Amino acid sequence: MKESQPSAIYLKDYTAPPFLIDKTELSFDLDESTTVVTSRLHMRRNPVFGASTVPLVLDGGPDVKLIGVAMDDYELPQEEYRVVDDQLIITATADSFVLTCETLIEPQNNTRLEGLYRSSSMFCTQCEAEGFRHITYYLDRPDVMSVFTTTIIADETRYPVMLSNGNEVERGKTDEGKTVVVWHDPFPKPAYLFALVAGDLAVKNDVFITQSQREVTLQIFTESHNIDKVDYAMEALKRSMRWDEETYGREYDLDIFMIVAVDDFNMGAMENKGLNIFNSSCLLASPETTTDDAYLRVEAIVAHEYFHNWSGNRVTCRDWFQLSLKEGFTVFRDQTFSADMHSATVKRVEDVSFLRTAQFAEDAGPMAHPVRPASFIEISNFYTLTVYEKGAEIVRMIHTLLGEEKFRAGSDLYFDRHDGQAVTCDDFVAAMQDASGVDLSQFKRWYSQAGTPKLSVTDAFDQALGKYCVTIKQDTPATPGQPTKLPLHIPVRIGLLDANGQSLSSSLDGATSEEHVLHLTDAEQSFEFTGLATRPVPSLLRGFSAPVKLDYNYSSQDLLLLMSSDSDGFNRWSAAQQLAVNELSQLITQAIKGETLAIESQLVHGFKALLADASLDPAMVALVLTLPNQAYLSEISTPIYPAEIKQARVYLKTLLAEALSADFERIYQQHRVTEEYQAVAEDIAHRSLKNVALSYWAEASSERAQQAVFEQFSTADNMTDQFAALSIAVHSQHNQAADMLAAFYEQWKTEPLVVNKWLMLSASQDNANALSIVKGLMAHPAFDLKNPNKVRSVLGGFGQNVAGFHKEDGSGYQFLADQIIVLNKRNPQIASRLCTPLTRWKKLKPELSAKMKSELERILAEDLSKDVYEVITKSLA
Ligand code: B3K
Ligand code: ZN
Repeated sequence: MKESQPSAIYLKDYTAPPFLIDKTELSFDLDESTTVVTSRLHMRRNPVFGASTVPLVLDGGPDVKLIGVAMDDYELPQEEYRVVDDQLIITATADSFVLTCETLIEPQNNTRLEGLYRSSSMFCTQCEAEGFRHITYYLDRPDVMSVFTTTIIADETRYPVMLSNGNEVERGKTDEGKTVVVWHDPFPKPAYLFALVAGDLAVKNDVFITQSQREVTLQIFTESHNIDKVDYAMEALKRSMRWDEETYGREYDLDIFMIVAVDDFNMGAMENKGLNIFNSSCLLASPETTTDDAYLRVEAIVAHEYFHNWSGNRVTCRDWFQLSLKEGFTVFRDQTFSADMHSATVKRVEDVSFLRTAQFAEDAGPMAHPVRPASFIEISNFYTLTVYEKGAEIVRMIHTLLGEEKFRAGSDLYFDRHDGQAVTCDDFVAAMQDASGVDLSQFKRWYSQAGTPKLSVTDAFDQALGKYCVTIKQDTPATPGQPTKLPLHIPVRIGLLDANGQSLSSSLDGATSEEHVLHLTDAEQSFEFTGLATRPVPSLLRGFSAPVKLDYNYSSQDLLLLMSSDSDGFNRWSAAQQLAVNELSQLITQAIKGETLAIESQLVHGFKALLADASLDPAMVALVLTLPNQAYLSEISTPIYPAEIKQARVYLKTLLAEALSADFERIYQQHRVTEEYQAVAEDIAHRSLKNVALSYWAEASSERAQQAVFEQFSTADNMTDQFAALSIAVHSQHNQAADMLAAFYEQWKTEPLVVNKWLMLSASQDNANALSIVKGLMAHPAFDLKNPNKVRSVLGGFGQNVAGFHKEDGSGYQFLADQIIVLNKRNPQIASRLCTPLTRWKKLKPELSAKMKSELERILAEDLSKDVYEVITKSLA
């Protein structure tokens, strides 16, 4: 452990920047050994401070070597500045001045992948949140917005493409024959949106005509062997641009929009102004190498980054505590976009399923934090599911409370009022409130209160009066640092069904309708519905109208009714999930007690009816047939018994497979798509149902099913079908699984993104040799510790591997801890992410819990990065 440990910073301590930077002129002399960065910062004291003499403090990084500093072209002698804890401090400054800094960096040795670094043969950047300080000294905070001009000097034979934000305004040569390119971005922006790329790249060009008839050049750059895989992303970009005009009235502002794909990237993509940089896994797509899911992800991420141009870039965050201002809103925007492009219900189910599995787990664990955190040690740790996904749910609830039209008036006001500013979540809510007249004062607690609220619902029916009364109690469990919670304003969308599944009209507070939105604002509140002849079955929380846990004592009959008849597609799925959860919970209890598993499954009847109804959307049927996964069942269990959860899932899946084997075979045959592959909703829907059916059919002891899996694997003309067959083979212990895995690698070893899928599937093989398989993968030539995608594939796959990761002797935990310790030094962001499975230790069954905890303690004894230190100390607290 280090002697002095990193400390937290607090939202309550926010003060405006003492200096502003009106103009930023940067020059990069790129070279394979040392890159020279010269900055000229046109600075002045921030007038909000009045007459002030505070020193100028600029942020830097440990690998930035300062060569010289000048103020208004006067070279400062050593005694007039100092560098302390990576900060450059200049005590005496004028009220306005030009500060020049010359610094040296070595991008080729930058393994953190923050700042300027090399990926394959190119230079690229990642500056959010605090990467810019690894390039040069700066006021690296989002409320300092500046107009950037960037000069790139490089050898054109090696780096024919040289890009930065804005428009290319000049091109020339140095005396030594190097090429000089100058870019100018007229829109003021914080340093986190700065980007630079230089490399030998191929380009695909296109054009978009905006609603005001301006022509925008669109360019996607990749290494030349990948340029045939960008057509889908380009079309997705144009759809996004059109959608933002039509839905939010937001038009693109520069004359050029560029996207670059890079292989080594810590996350998915980055919205740098006019120059988005993408992890190639989130941009490239071709039928042979990309699954349907990945196609949809490409579309969603292209849209997300594009939408940031308004929600994030034109209007940005005042400080990093406000991160959800741009991320929650932009996730909501990309979710709505995808819903409009495909099926809204399918999209909602997928998003909620993810939220309930992963965000709820975060909210119940040691890293739980409000959507607007009150403090952090390392901001990189707060790019979380809470900030992104729960943040999007908050915006969605505002949308529900205001309705479509007023919500749009609110977003218009927000963009107009704050264009060019760095603002807060409060400003966003104020715009929504001002434009709509809807009081959001209590609602704002959603931003500051962590934890997932639980709604306990009871009901009573008065036959004589035709009155149905629903009582809802809300309760949010304590989270670290927040022992007590206040009631939230929770919109609960509700419908009522009769015993035949018909939708019932009812009156609530004078309004008669088949659906109502209840405004739950108190700790306990009752709602009276009148005009009912018989006791209804409530369809609660339709569309998942709030990110809460719902507790209502549904009978299996109620759930079967909702599953087959509710007019709300989301709740049909949700009822099926609940029925499955109820049955799995019984089985898990039996497994924990060491009993023989046995159940009278109602789900069999529900599935039978579902499979017989040809009128349903196949994509929805596929989702309903998908049993709650290991992670979701773990989230709702206390304590977690990983092996027993797995045993219960396998038992129920096999039971359903055996009972409905003929139905699954029929569905498998019926939904085969024979036309040429297209990533369009209808075909995706058929493929998903066909492959879910195959996964069940393969669990039944059927020779024909085994044959079908092998055949699909060998003859598929697209990655969706080929990889589905391979995964089914691996997870159903197909007797040719090992040969198929080997053949798959041989077939695809020159396609890194496919190899990543192979690595992940191989690492998730759930058997007694799991750990040695994973060790083998890490020694395989296809593995590369420098590449975050490969690390995520192998260690992410292993984290889902029950037999391997949760091995009773603790060897799985020890192995992951070893990798974290290695990566902590090389790439702290990735190391910190890998800690997530270990943060769940308190919830595990006692024997495993103790073993996991001791690995956390072992990690803590190391010299840790801020990133890993924060996660480990909070987990052990
Ligand atoms: N804003 C970036 C995320 C940056 C993460 C930095 N550690 C991508 C996105 O959310 O659009
Ligand atoms: Zn984002």
